[in-house]
Amino acid sequence: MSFKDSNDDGYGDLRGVIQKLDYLEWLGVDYLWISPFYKTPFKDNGYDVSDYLSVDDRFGTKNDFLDLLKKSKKRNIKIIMDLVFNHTSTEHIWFKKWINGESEYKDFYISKYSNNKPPNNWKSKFGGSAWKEYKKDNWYLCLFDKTQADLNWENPNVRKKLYEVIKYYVDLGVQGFRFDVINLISKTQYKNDYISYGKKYYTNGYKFHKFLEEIRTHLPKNNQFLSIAELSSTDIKNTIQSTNQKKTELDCAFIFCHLKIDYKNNDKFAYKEPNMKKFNKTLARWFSKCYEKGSLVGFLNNHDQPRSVSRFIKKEYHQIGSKMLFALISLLPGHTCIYQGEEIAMTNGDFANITDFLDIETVNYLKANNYVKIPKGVLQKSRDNSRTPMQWNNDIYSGFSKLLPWIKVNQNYANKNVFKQKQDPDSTLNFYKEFIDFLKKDDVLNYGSLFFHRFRKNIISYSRIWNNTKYHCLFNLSSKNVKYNFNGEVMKSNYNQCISNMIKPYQFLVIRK
Ligand code: TEU
Repeated sequence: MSFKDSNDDGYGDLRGVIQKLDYLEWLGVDYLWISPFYKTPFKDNGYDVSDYLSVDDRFGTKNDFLDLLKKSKKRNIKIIMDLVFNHTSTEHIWFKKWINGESEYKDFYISKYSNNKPPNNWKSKFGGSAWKEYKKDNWYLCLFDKTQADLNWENPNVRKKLYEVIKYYVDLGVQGFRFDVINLISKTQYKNDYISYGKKYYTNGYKFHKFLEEIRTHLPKNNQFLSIAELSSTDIKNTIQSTNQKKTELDCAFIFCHLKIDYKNNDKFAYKEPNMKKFNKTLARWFSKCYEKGSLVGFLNNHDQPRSVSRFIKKEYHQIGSKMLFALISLLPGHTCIYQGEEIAMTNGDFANITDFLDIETVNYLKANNYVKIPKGVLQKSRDNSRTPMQWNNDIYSGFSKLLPWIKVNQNYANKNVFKQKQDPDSTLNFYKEFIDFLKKDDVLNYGSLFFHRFRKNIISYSRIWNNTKYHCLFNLSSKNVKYNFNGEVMKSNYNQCISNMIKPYQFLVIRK
Protein backbone atom coordinates (compact mmCIF):
# COMPACT_ATOMS: atom_id res chain seq x y z
CA MET A 1 0.00 0.00 0.00
CA SER A 2 2.66 2.48 1.02
CA PHE A 3 5.78 0.87 -0.38
CA LYS A 4 5.96 2.00 -4.00
CA ASP A 5 3.39 3.18 -6.49
CA SER A 6 4.33 2.14 -10.05
CA ASN A 7 1.38 3.66 -11.94
CA ASP A 8 1.06 6.94 -10.06
CA ASP A 9 -2.48 6.50 -8.81
CA GLY A 10 -1.48 7.21 -5.22
CA TYR A 11 -1.56 3.58 -4.02
CA GLY A 12 1.39 1.26 -3.64
CA ASP A 13 1.15 -1.80 -5.87
CA LEU A 14 2.75 -5.08 -6.86
CA ARG A 15 4.69 -3.56 -9.78
CA GLY A 16 6.06 -1.08 -7.27
CA VAL A 17 7.36 -3.98 -5.20
CA ILE A 18 8.94 -5.48 -8.32
CA GLN A 19 10.70 -2.17 -9.00
CA LYS A 20 12.24 -2.30 -5.54
CA LEU A 21 13.35 -5.95 -5.50
CA ASP A 22 16.95 -4.94 -6.17
CA TYR A 23 16.83 -2.73 -3.11
CA LEU A 24 15.42 -5.55 -0.96
CA GLU A 25 18.08 -7.93 -2.22
CA TRP A 26 20.79 -5.36 -1.54
CA LEU A 27 19.48 -4.98 2.02
CA GLY A 28 19.65 -8.75 2.60
CA VAL A 29 15.96 -9.63 2.78
CA ASP A 30 15.23 -13.39 2.61
CA TYR A 31 11.45 -13.43 2.97
CA LEU A 32 9.06 -10.69 1.93
CA TRP A 33 5.74 -10.55 3.77
CA ILE A 34 3.24 -8.48 1.82
CA SER A 35 0.05 -7.22 3.47
CA PRO A 36 -3.17 -8.40 1.79
CA PHE A 37 -3.61 -7.37 -1.84
CA TYR A 38 -6.73 -9.45 -2.52
CA LYS A 39 -9.95 -7.93 -3.75
CA THR A 40 -11.27 -5.70 -0.99
CA PRO A 41 -13.67 -2.86 -0.26
CA PHE A 42 -10.75 -1.52 1.75
CA LYS A 43 -12.50 -0.76 5.02
CA ASP A 44 -9.53 -2.16 6.95
CA ASN A 45 -6.68 -1.66 4.49
CA GLY A 46 -7.22 -4.97 2.76
CA TYR A 47 -7.76 -7.06 5.91
CA ASP A 48 -11.36 -7.18 4.72
CA VAL A 49 -11.06 -9.65 1.87
CA SER A 50 -13.87 -9.98 -0.65
CA ASP A 51 -12.15 -12.57 -2.85
CA TYR A 52 -9.11 -14.56 -1.73
CA LEU A 53 -8.25 -15.65 -5.24
CA SER A 54 -7.97 -12.34 -7.02
CA VAL A 55 -5.79 -9.27 -6.86
CA ASP A 56 -7.50 -5.95 -6.18
CA ASP A 57 -7.30 -3.52 -9.11
CA ARG A 58 -5.60 -1.00 -6.85
CA PHE A 59 -2.65 -3.33 -6.42
CA GLY A 60 -2.34 -4.74 -9.93
CA THR A 61 -3.23 -7.97 -11.64
CA LYS A 62 -2.62 -11.68 -11.27
CA ASN A 63 0.07 -11.36 -13.93
CA ASP A 64 1.85 -8.75 -11.85
CA PHE A 65 1.79 -11.19 -8.96
CA LEU A 66 3.17 -14.04 -11.08
CA ASP A 67 5.88 -11.69 -12.30
CA LEU A 68 6.69 -10.77 -8.72
CA LEU A 69 7.02 -14.45 -7.82
CA LYS A 70 9.34 -15.04 -10.76
CA LYS A 71 11.50 -11.99 -10.21
CA SER A 72 11.80 -12.42 -6.47
CA LYS A 73 12.83 -16.04 -6.93
CA LYS A 74 15.72 -14.93 -9.15
CA ARG A 75 16.94 -12.84 -6.23
CA ASN A 76 16.35 -15.59 -3.72
CA ILE A 77 13.61 -13.65 -1.97
CA LYS A 78 10.66 -15.76 -0.86
CA ILE A 79 7.17 -14.34 -0.86
CA ILE A 80 4.97 -14.61 2.25
CA MET A 81 1.25 -14.08 1.73
CA ASP A 82 -0.96 -12.68 4.43
CA LEU A 83 -3.91 -15.02 5.00
CA VAL A 84 -6.85 -13.37 6.69
CA PHE A 85 -8.83 -16.43 7.70
CA ASN A 86 -10.63 -15.33 10.85
CA HIS A 87 -13.10 -13.24 8.87
CA THR A 88 -14.08 -12.12 5.39
CA SER A 89 -15.51 -8.87 4.15
CA THR A 90 -19.30 -8.77 4.06
CA GLU A 91 -18.78 -8.11 0.34
CA HIS A 92 -17.41 -11.64 -0.07
CA ILE A 93 -19.62 -13.88 -2.17
CA TRP A 94 -19.65 -16.46 0.67
CA PHE A 95 -21.21 -13.89 2.97
CA LYS A 96 -23.76 -12.82 0.40
CA LYS A 97 -24.78 -16.41 -0.28
CA TRP A 98 -24.89 -17.19 3.42
CA ILE A 99 -27.15 -14.24 4.15
CA ASN A 100 -29.38 -15.28 1.26
CA GLY A 101 -29.74 -18.67 2.89
CA GLU A 102 -28.08 -20.73 0.16
CA SER A 103 -27.71 -24.25 1.47
CA GLU A 104 -24.09 -24.69 0.39
CA TYR A 105 -23.15 -21.75 2.61
CA LYS A 106 -25.21 -22.74 5.61
CA ASP A 107 -23.40 -21.96 8.90
CA PHE A 108 -20.51 -20.25 7.12
CA TYR A 109 -20.53 -17.37 9.59
CA ILE A 110 -21.28 -17.13 13.29
CA SER A 111 -24.84 -16.11 13.87
CA LYS A 112 -27.02 -15.96 17.00
CA TYR A 113 -30.63 -15.20 17.67
CA SER A 114 -31.22 -12.56 20.30
CA ASN A 115 -34.23 -10.47 21.11
CA ASN A 116 -33.68 -6.73 20.62
CA LYS A 117 -30.11 -6.66 21.82
CA PRO A 118 -26.74 -8.24 20.90
CA PRO A 119 -26.39 -11.89 22.02
CA ASN A 120 -23.72 -10.97 24.60
CA ASN A 121 -21.54 -8.09 25.79
CA TRP A 122 -18.48 -8.87 23.65
CA LYS A 123 -16.70 -5.85 22.28
CA SER A 124 -15.22 -5.39 18.83
CA LYS A 125 -11.49 -4.62 18.70
CA PHE A 126 -12.40 -1.56 16.68
CA GLY A 127 -14.99 -0.26 19.18
CA GLY A 128 -18.65 -0.97 19.91
CA SER A 129 -20.41 -4.32 20.09
CA ALA A 130 -18.90 -7.37 18.37
CA TRP A 131 -22.30 -8.18 16.85
CA LYS A 132 -24.25 -6.74 13.97
CA GLU A 133 -27.94 -7.32 13.44
CA TYR A 134 -28.53 -8.45 9.85
CA LYS A 135 -32.21 -9.23 10.15
CA LYS A 136 -34.66 -8.76 12.99
CA ASP A 137 -33.11 -10.38 16.10
CA ASN A 138 -30.42 -12.21 14.11
CA TRP A 139 -26.85 -11.15 14.66
CA TYR A 140 -23.51 -12.10 13.14
CA LEU A 141 -20.22 -11.93 14.99
CA CYS A 142 -17.63 -9.36 13.89
CA LEU A 143 -14.63 -9.06 16.20
CA PHE A 144 -13.18 -6.28 14.05
CA ASP A 145 -15.21 -3.97 11.79
CA LYS A 146 -18.92 -4.53 11.12
CA THR A 147 -17.93 -5.34 7.53
CA GLN A 148 -15.55 -8.10 8.69
CA ALA A 149 -17.73 -11.09 9.56
CA ASP A 150 -16.16 -13.93 11.56
CA LEU A 151 -16.07 -17.23 9.72
CA ASN A 152 -17.42 -20.31 11.46
CA TRP A 153 -14.38 -22.60 11.73
CA GLU A 154 -16.52 -25.28 13.33
CA ASN A 155 -17.99 -25.86 9.89
CA PRO A 156 -15.76 -28.27 7.88
CA ASN A 157 -16.98 -26.69 4.62
CA VAL A 158 -15.50 -23.35 5.68
CA ARG A 159 -12.17 -24.96 6.41
CA LYS A 160 -12.24 -26.81 3.12
CA LYS A 161 -12.70 -23.56 1.22
CA LEU A 162 -9.86 -21.92 3.12
CA TYR A 163 -7.53 -24.84 2.44
CA GLU A 164 -8.29 -24.40 -1.24
CA VAL A 165 -6.94 -20.88 -0.90
CA ILE A 166 -3.76 -22.25 0.67
CA LYS A 167 -3.37 -24.75 -2.15
CA TYR A 168 -3.92 -22.09 -4.79
CA TYR A 169 -1.05 -19.97 -3.49
CA VAL A 170 1.27 -22.86 -2.73
CA ASP A 171 0.80 -24.06 -6.31
CA LEU A 172 1.68 -20.60 -7.58
CA GLY A 173 4.99 -20.76 -5.71
CA VAL A 174 4.43 -18.76 -2.56
CA GLN A 175 6.98 -19.74 0.12
CA GLY A 176 5.27 -18.70 3.30
CA PHE A 177 2.11 -17.55 5.01
CA ARG A 178 1.39 -15.16 7.82
CA PHE A 179 -1.89 -16.17 9.42
CA ASP A 180 -3.75 -13.09 10.59
CA VAL A 181 -5.16 -13.27 14.17
CA ILE A 182 -5.15 -17.03 13.83
CA ASN A 183 -5.66 -17.70 17.54
CA LEU A 184 -9.14 -16.18 17.37
CA ILE A 185 -10.62 -18.82 15.06
CA SER A 186 -12.04 -21.22 17.61
CA LYS A 187 -15.17 -19.98 19.32
CA THR A 188 -17.60 -22.23 21.08
CA GLN A 189 -18.91 -20.45 24.14
CA TYR A 190 -20.73 -17.16 23.85
CA LYS A 191 -21.14 -16.09 27.46
CA ASN A 192 -21.10 -12.56 28.78
CA ASP A 193 -17.67 -11.53 29.93
CA TYR A 194 -17.45 -8.54 32.28
CA ILE A 195 -13.68 -8.57 32.51
CA SER A 196 -12.28 -8.98 29.00
CA TYR A 197 -15.47 -8.51 26.96
CA GLY A 198 -15.15 -11.75 25.04
CA LYS A 199 -11.37 -12.16 24.80
CA LYS A 200 -11.45 -14.92 27.37
CA TYR A 201 -13.81 -16.96 25.16
CA TYR A 202 -12.59 -16.23 21.67
CA THR A 203 -8.79 -16.18 22.24
CA ASN A 204 -6.96 -19.55 22.02
CA GLY A 205 -10.33 -21.32 21.96
CA TYR A 206 -10.47 -25.00 22.72
CA LYS A 207 -10.12 -26.28 19.14
CA PHE A 208 -7.49 -23.73 18.19
CA HIS A 209 -4.56 -26.17 18.28
CA LYS A 210 -6.55 -28.83 16.46
CA PHE A 211 -7.21 -26.32 13.70
CA LEU A 212 -3.54 -25.35 13.52
CA GLU A 213 -2.60 -29.01 13.19
CA GLU A 214 -5.08 -29.36 10.39
CA ILE A 215 -3.70 -26.25 8.66
CA ARG A 216 -0.21 -27.72 8.94
CA THR A 217 -1.23 -30.77 6.92
CA HIS A 218 -2.03 -28.42 4.03
CA LEU A 219 1.36 -26.68 4.06
CA PRO A 220 4.33 -27.82 1.97
CA LYS A 221 6.77 -30.05 3.80
CA ASN A 222 9.97 -28.36 2.60
CA ASN A 223 11.83 -26.64 5.40
CA GLN A 224 12.29 -23.40 3.51
CA PHE A 225 8.54 -22.81 3.71
CA LEU A 226 7.72 -20.45 6.57
CA SER A 227 4.41 -20.31 8.42
CA ILE A 228 3.88 -17.51 10.91
CA ALA A 229 1.06 -17.20 13.41
CA GLU A 230 -0.14 -13.78 14.40
CA LEU A 231 -1.22 -14.35 17.99
CA SER A 232 -3.45 -11.75 19.55
CA SER A 233 -3.46 -11.27 23.37
CA THR A 234 -2.03 -14.72 23.92
CA ASP A 235 -0.04 -16.47 26.66
CA ILE A 236 3.28 -18.30 26.73
CA LYS A 237 1.81 -21.79 26.97
CA ASN A 238 -0.33 -21.41 23.86
CA THR A 239 2.48 -19.67 21.98
CA ILE A 240 4.86 -22.54 22.65
CA GLN A 241 2.30 -25.08 21.59
CA SER A 242 1.45 -23.14 18.40
CA THR A 243 5.12 -23.09 17.36
CA ASN A 244 6.35 -26.32 18.94
CA GLN A 245 9.63 -27.82 17.79
CA LYS A 246 7.96 -30.97 16.51
CA LYS A 247 6.40 -28.68 13.92
CA THR A 248 2.92 -30.06 14.31
CA GLU A 249 1.47 -26.53 14.16
CA LEU A 250 3.10 -23.37 12.71
CA ASP A 251 6.77 -22.43 12.55
CA CYS A 252 6.90 -19.21 14.52
CA ALA A 253 4.75 -16.45 15.99
CA PHE A 254 4.30 -12.73 16.30
CA ILE A 255 3.26 -11.77 19.83
CA PHE A 256 2.57 -8.25 21.12
CA CYS A 257 3.06 -8.20 24.87
CA HIS A 258 6.38 -6.32 24.61
CA LEU A 259 4.59 -3.56 22.68
CA LYS A 260 1.88 -2.93 25.22
CA ILE A 261 4.25 -1.15 27.57
CA ASP A 262 2.70 2.21 26.79
CA TYR A 263 -0.93 1.14 27.21
CA LYS A 264 -2.67 2.64 30.22
CA ASN A 265 -4.87 0.01 31.91
CA ASN A 266 -5.14 -1.84 28.61
CA ASP A 267 -6.47 1.30 26.94
CA LYS A 268 -4.42 1.72 23.79
CA PHE A 269 -5.32 5.34 23.09
CA ALA A 270 -4.72 6.64 26.59
CA TYR A 271 -1.37 8.42 26.48
CA LYS A 272 1.40 6.81 28.48
CA GLU A 273 5.18 6.91 28.30
CA PRO A 274 6.62 3.45 27.68
CA ASN A 275 7.72 1.63 30.79
CA MET A 276 11.17 0.30 29.96
CA LYS A 277 11.45 -1.89 33.00
CA LYS A 278 8.29 -3.66 31.92
CA PHE A 279 9.62 -3.81 28.36
CA ASN A 280 12.71 -5.62 29.58
CA LYS A 281 10.72 -7.92 31.82
CA THR A 282 8.34 -8.90 29.02
CA LEU A 283 11.09 -9.53 26.48
CA ALA A 284 13.04 -11.54 29.03
CA ARG A 285 10.09 -13.68 30.06
CA TRP A 286 8.76 -14.39 26.60
CA PHE A 287 11.98 -14.98 24.75
CA SER A 288 13.63 -17.02 27.53
CA LYS A 289 10.63 -19.29 27.81
CA CYS A 290 9.74 -19.62 24.15
CA TYR A 291 12.97 -19.88 22.24
CA GLU A 292 13.85 -23.53 22.79
CA LYS A 293 10.41 -25.08 22.87
CA GLY A 294 8.81 -22.78 20.32
CA SER A 295 9.80 -19.83 18.19
CA LEU A 296 9.08 -16.11 18.29
CA VAL A 297 9.69 -13.55 15.57
CA GLY A 298 11.58 -10.52 16.87
CA PHE A 299 10.02 -7.25 15.75
CA LEU A 300 9.29 -3.74 16.98
CA ASN A 301 7.45 -2.35 13.96
CA ASN A 302 4.62 -3.37 11.69
CA HIS A 303 1.63 -1.84 9.90
CA ASP A 304 -0.38 -1.77 13.17
CA GLN A 305 2.27 -0.30 15.44
CA PRO A 306 3.61 3.21 15.91
CA ARG A 307 7.17 3.69 14.69
CA SER A 308 9.68 2.33 17.21
CA VAL A 309 12.05 5.33 17.06
CA SER A 310 9.18 7.68 17.91
CA ARG A 311 8.06 5.32 20.63
CA PHE A 312 11.33 4.63 22.40
CA ILE A 313 13.97 7.19 21.40
CA LYS A 314 14.30 10.93 22.06
CA LYS A 315 14.23 12.87 18.80
CA GLU A 316 17.83 14.10 18.81
CA TYR A 317 19.02 10.48 19.07
CA HIS A 318 16.92 8.84 16.37
CA GLN A 319 19.87 7.78 14.24
CA ILE A 320 21.94 6.20 16.97
CA GLY A 321 18.87 4.87 18.79
CA SER A 322 17.38 3.18 15.73
CA LYS A 323 20.52 1.07 15.47
CA MET A 324 20.32 0.08 19.12
CA LEU A 325 16.68 -0.98 18.77
CA PHE A 326 17.43 -3.14 15.76
CA ALA A 327 20.35 -4.78 17.56
CA LEU A 328 18.21 -5.36 20.65
CA ILE A 329 15.49 -7.22 18.79
CA SER A 330 17.59 -9.01 16.17
CA LEU A 331 20.24 -10.42 18.51
CA LEU A 332 17.54 -12.48 20.20
CA PRO A 333 16.98 -16.05 18.97
CA GLY A 334 14.54 -16.61 16.09
CA HIS A 335 13.68 -14.77 12.89
CA THR A 336 13.66 -10.98 12.80
CA CYS A 337 11.04 -9.03 10.90
CA ILE A 338 11.67 -5.51 9.58
CA TYR A 339 8.82 -3.28 8.50
CA GLN A 340 9.29 -0.95 5.52
CA GLY A 341 10.95 2.32 6.44
CA GLU A 342 12.27 1.03 9.74
CA GLU A 343 15.66 0.62 8.05
CA ILE A 344 15.85 4.41 7.55
CA ALA A 345 14.39 5.15 10.99
CA MET A 346 11.10 6.51 9.67
CA THR A 347 9.10 8.27 12.36
CA ASN A 348 5.43 8.54 13.25
CA GLY A 349 3.28 10.49 10.79
CA ASP A 350 3.21 14.27 11.20
CA PHE A 351 -0.59 14.43 11.25
CA ALA A 352 -1.99 17.86 11.97
CA ASN A 353 -5.73 17.51 11.40
CA ILE A 354 -8.23 15.05 12.67
CA THR A 355 -9.15 14.31 9.03
CA ASP A 356 -5.59 13.14 8.32
CA PHE A 357 -6.43 9.89 10.12
CA LEU A 358 -7.80 7.12 7.95
CA ASP A 359 -7.39 3.91 9.92
CA ILE A 360 -10.73 2.47 10.93
CA GLU A 361 -9.72 1.75 14.51
CA THR A 362 -8.53 5.35 14.96
CA VAL A 363 -11.46 6.92 13.15
CA ASN A 364 -13.99 4.91 15.20
CA TYR A 365 -12.27 5.96 18.39
CA LEU A 366 -12.24 9.64 17.43
CA LYS A 367 -15.90 9.53 16.45
CA ALA A 368 -17.07 7.58 19.48
CA ASN A 369 -15.49 10.18 21.74
CA ASN A 370 -16.50 13.21 19.66
CA TYR A 371 -12.97 14.47 19.45
CA VAL A 372 -12.39 17.65 17.48
CA LYS A 373 -8.72 17.97 18.36
CA ILE A 374 -6.29 15.08 18.01
CA PRO A 375 -5.73 13.49 21.42
CA LYS A 376 -2.12 12.84 22.42
CA GLY A 377 -2.68 9.09 22.65
CA VAL A 378 -3.85 8.95 19.02
CA LEU A 379 -0.81 10.87 17.83
CA GLN A 380 1.25 8.42 19.82
CA LYS A 381 -0.34 5.13 18.82
CA SER A 382 -2.63 5.37 15.80
CA ARG A 383 -1.96 2.66 13.25
CA ASP A 384 -1.70 5.38 10.61
CA ASN A 385 1.69 6.30 12.06
CA SER A 386 3.37 3.39 10.35
CA ARG A 387 1.35 3.59 7.14
CA THR A 388 2.77 6.80 5.66
CA PRO A 389 4.49 6.37 2.27
CA MET A 390 7.97 4.94 2.09
CA GLN A 391 10.56 7.68 1.82
CA TRP A 392 12.69 6.81 -1.19
CA ASN A 393 14.21 10.18 -2.10
CA ASN A 394 13.46 13.89 -1.92
CA ASP A 395 11.36 14.07 -5.09
CA ILE A 396 7.74 15.10 -4.72
CA TYR A 397 5.80 12.72 -2.42
CA SER A 398 9.06 11.18 -1.27
CA GLY A 399 9.54 9.29 -4.53
CA PHE A 400 6.66 6.99 -3.58
CA SER A 401 4.28 8.31 -6.26
CA LYS A 402 3.86 11.30 -8.55
CA LEU A 403 0.23 11.68 -7.49
CA LEU A 404 -0.97 12.74 -4.05
CA PRO A 405 -0.66 9.47 -2.05
CA TRP A 406 -3.64 7.86 -0.34
CA ILE A 407 -2.18 8.90 3.04
CA LYS A 408 -0.12 11.92 3.99
CA VAL A 409 3.64 11.76 3.38
CA ASN A 410 5.77 12.66 6.38
CA GLN A 411 7.42 16.00 5.66
CA ASN A 412 10.73 14.83 7.07
CA TYR A 413 11.25 12.87 3.82
CA ALA A 414 13.49 15.61 2.41
CA ASN A 415 16.11 14.74 4.99
CA LYS A 416 15.21 11.18 5.76
CA ASN A 417 15.15 8.97 2.69
CA VAL A 418 16.75 5.88 1.18
CA PHE A 419 18.69 7.78 -1.48
CA LYS A 420 20.37 10.04 1.06
CA GLN A 421 21.09 7.28 3.55
CA LYS A 422 22.65 5.00 0.97
CA GLN A 423 25.41 7.56 0.52
CA ASP A 424 26.09 8.05 4.20
CA PRO A 425 28.24 5.25 5.66
CA ASP A 426 27.00 6.14 9.14
CA SER A 427 23.28 5.98 8.28
CA THR A 428 20.68 3.73 9.83
CA LEU A 429 20.23 2.10 6.43
CA ASN A 430 23.86 1.10 6.01
CA PHE A 431 23.90 -0.13 9.58
CA TYR A 432 20.88 -2.39 8.91
CA LYS A 433 22.49 -3.81 5.78
CA GLU A 434 25.78 -4.56 7.48
CA PHE A 435 24.12 -5.91 10.64
CA ILE A 436 21.81 -8.22 8.70
CA ASP A 437 24.85 -9.70 7.02
CA PHE A 438 26.52 -10.21 10.39
CA LEU A 439 23.42 -11.83 11.91
CA LYS A 440 23.09 -14.33 9.10
CA LYS A 441 26.65 -15.59 9.31
CA ASP A 442 27.15 -15.84 13.05
CA ASP A 443 26.82 -19.27 14.70
CA VAL A 444 26.45 -17.96 18.24
CA LEU A 445 23.48 -15.89 17.15
CA ASN A 446 21.97 -18.60 15.01
CA TYR A 447 22.31 -21.47 17.46
CA GLY A 448 23.29 -20.03 20.83
CA SER A 449 21.27 -20.22 24.01
CA LEU A 450 19.85 -17.12 25.64
CA PHE A 451 20.32 -15.82 29.13
CA PHE A 452 18.75 -12.56 30.30
CA HIS A 453 20.47 -10.55 33.05
CA ARG A 454 18.92 -8.26 35.59
CA PHE A 455 17.60 -4.91 34.31
CA ARG A 456 19.35 -2.07 36.04
CA LYS A 457 20.13 1.58 35.34
CA ASN A 458 18.05 1.42 32.13
CA ILE A 459 20.31 -1.24 30.67
CA ILE A 460 18.86 -4.34 29.05
CA SER A 461 21.44 -7.05 29.00
CA TYR A 462 21.47 -10.62 27.81
CA SER A 463 23.98 -13.24 26.75
CA ARG A 464 24.04 -15.60 23.82
CA ILE A 465 26.18 -18.68 24.34
CA TRP A 466 27.32 -21.30 21.86
CA ASN A 467 30.09 -23.86 22.43
CA ASN A 468 32.68 -21.90 24.36
CA THR A 469 31.79 -18.50 23.02
CA LYS A 470 29.69 -16.00 24.87
CA TYR A 471 28.34 -12.72 23.57
CA HIS A 472 27.31 -10.26 26.22
CA CYS A 473 24.80 -7.87 24.67
CA LEU A 474 24.15 -4.53 26.38
CA PHE A 475 21.59 -1.88 25.44
CA ASN A 476 21.15 1.53 26.98
CA LEU A 477 17.45 2.41 26.75
CA SER A 478 18.00 5.95 27.99
CA SER A 479 19.41 9.23 26.71
CA LYS A 480 21.88 9.37 29.58
CA ASN A 481 25.39 8.10 30.09
CA VAL A 482 25.27 5.11 32.40
CA LYS A 483 28.21 4.01 34.53
CA TYR A 484 28.55 0.28 33.89
CA ASN A 485 31.65 -1.91 33.92
CA PHE A 486 32.16 -4.43 31.20
CA ASN A 487 35.13 -6.26 29.80
CA GLY A 488 35.95 -8.29 26.72
CA GLU A 489 36.33 -7.57 23.04
CA VAL A 490 33.74 -5.17 21.62
CA MET A 491 32.50 -6.86 18.45
CA LYS A 492 29.71 -4.51 17.51
CA SER A 493 28.43 -1.16 18.67
CA ASN A 494 26.60 1.86 17.31
CA TYR A 495 29.37 4.14 18.63
CA ASN A 496 32.92 4.17 17.26
CA GLN A 497 34.51 4.89 20.59
CA CYS A 498 33.71 2.63 23.54
CA ILE A 499 34.74 3.24 27.14
CA SER A 500 34.83 0.20 29.41
CA ASN A 501 33.00 1.76 32.35
CA MET A 502 30.39 3.84 30.56
CA ILE A 503 27.48 3.10 28.26
CA LYS A 504 26.53 6.13 26.21
CA PRO A 505 23.00 7.33 25.36
CA TYR A 506 21.17 4.57 23.45
CA GLN A 507 24.45 2.75 22.97
CA PHE A 508 24.52 -0.97 22.35
CA LEU A 509 27.50 -3.28 22.63
CA VAL A 510 28.10 -6.88 21.70
CA ILE A 511 31.03 -8.04 23.78
CA ARG A 512 32.73 -11.30 23.04
CA LYS A 513 34.05 -13.29 25.98
O1 TEU B 1 -4.26 -7.32 13.59
C1 TEU B 1 -4.63 -7.97 14.73
C2 TEU B 1 -4.82 -7.15 15.94
O2 TEU B 1 -5.63 -7.50 16.76
C3 TEU B 1 -4.05 -5.96 16.20
O3 TEU B 1 -2.73 -5.91 16.02
C4 TEU B 1 -4.83 -4.76 15.90
O4 TEU B 1 -4.18 -3.94 15.00
C5 TEU B 1 -5.03 -4.11 17.24
O5 TEU B 1 -6.19 -4.61 17.78
C6 TEU B 1 -5.07 -2.68 17.16
O6 TEU B 1 -5.12 -2.13 18.44
C7 TEU B 1 -4.46 -7.95 12.36
C8 TEU B 1 -3.91 -7.08 11.25
O7 TEU B 1 -2.52 -6.96 11.41
C9 TEU B 1 -4.63 -5.76 11.28
O8 TEU B 1 -4.09 -4.86 10.36
C10 TEU B 1 -6.08 -6.03 11.00
O9 TEU B 1 -6.81 -4.84 11.14
C11 TEU B 1 -6.66 -7.06 11.97
O10 TEU B 1 -5.82 -8.19 12.12
C12 TEU B 1 -7.96 -7.59 11.41
O11 TEU B 1 -7.74 -8.39 10.30
